[in-house]
Amino acid sequence: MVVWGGDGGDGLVSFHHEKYVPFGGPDGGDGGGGGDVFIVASPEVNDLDLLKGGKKFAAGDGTQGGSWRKRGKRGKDLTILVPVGTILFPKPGSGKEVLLADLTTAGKQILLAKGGHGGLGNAHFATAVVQAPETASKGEPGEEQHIILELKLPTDICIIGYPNSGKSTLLSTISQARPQIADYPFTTRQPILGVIQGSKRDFIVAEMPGLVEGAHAGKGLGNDFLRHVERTKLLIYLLDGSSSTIVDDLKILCKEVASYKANLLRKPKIVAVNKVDLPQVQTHLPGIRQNFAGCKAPLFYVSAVSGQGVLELTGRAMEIVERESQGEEIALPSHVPRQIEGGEDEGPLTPLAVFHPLPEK
Ligand SMILES: Nc1nc2c(ncn2[C@@H]2O[C@H](COP(=O)(O)OP(=O)(O)OP(=O)(O)O)[C@@H](O)[C@H]2O)c(=O)[nH]1
Ligand SMILES: [Mg+2]
Repeated sequence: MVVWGGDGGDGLVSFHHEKYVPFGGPDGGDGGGGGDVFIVASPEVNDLDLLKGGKKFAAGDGTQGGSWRKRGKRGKDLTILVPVGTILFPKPGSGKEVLLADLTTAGKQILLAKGGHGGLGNAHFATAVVQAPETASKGEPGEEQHIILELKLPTDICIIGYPNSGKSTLLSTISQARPQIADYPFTTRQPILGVIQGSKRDFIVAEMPGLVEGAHAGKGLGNDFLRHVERTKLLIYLLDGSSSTIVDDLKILCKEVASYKANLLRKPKIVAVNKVDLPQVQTHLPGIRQNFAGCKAPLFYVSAVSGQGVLELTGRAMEIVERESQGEEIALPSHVPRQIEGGEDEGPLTPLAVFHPLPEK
């Protein structure tokens, strides 16, 4: 997206003409200032679709000064509304690298491009020597900004999992959100937000679209939506208990998350095995439990449909988010190797390191 502040209007060269006032002197007014471009985080806006594709926006230009030292009209400001959670970066190659703004709270406003100052009318240029100046200055051009907008949802909890694992069902059980639920894959195509009402505060929870093997290479819905996970405080890896490859499902999910950004594996996490109400899942439960015996993340067996285990899951999730919000480190069991806790001396992560004990040295 490119935005321009409005150009300042030019100053005017004019001389005062009035009956009975000979040599009225210079009276050219200043140009009006250009309008500014603001960007505002609005809860009314959900996506950046309208701003996609290198769109260009400019605030209004100031008008030229008038005679009688009349200042030109100021250009109209332009306010662009973006969803809460939008991040602004300068376009690569524009010479700036830093984050321009992080619009995390509703109503936060940033001045993105300033309008140019209006030029000075010739009234300013009169001196004792030059009493009839023919000079006025031009208005300044408005500021130009080339920016990239990215939306990273400010979530507390993100539910990720294979398609059909029950993410929407879980979201609808734990929050007021009513996402579409269906027994075909990729029903959910955009992150869906819900709110869990805690006793002290609300928690924003999001369902991410289904992840599949090869998502990093564009399979399924790809993995672009994982950028929303970057800010979340807790990830819930939701597994379909009726899957015959449940352990591999978790491995693949981890691999895909790591392919997006290895650091995401260090986020606090919970593994939840869903659909335990199904008889075939009940039958295989002892085997599943055994398979996950080494899992170091908190593990829950739930049914998003019947609600079994869901209260315990959300209770633990809120507790973890609450602690994360206070900046406290979550105490990991002492036998979990140091390198998975994060920190300066951490080594590279393997996708499953955070869920399974690493081989002893
Ligand atoms: N028996 C049972 N079925 C479930 C449970 N949770 C979800 N389902 C069913 O599984 C199917 C998929 O559920 P969704 O909630 O749409 O799954 P999803 O993970 O959101 O799927 P996508 O949005 O396509 O990625 C639906 O038919 C649900 O009714 C559960 O706990 N028990
Ligand atoms: Mg869904």
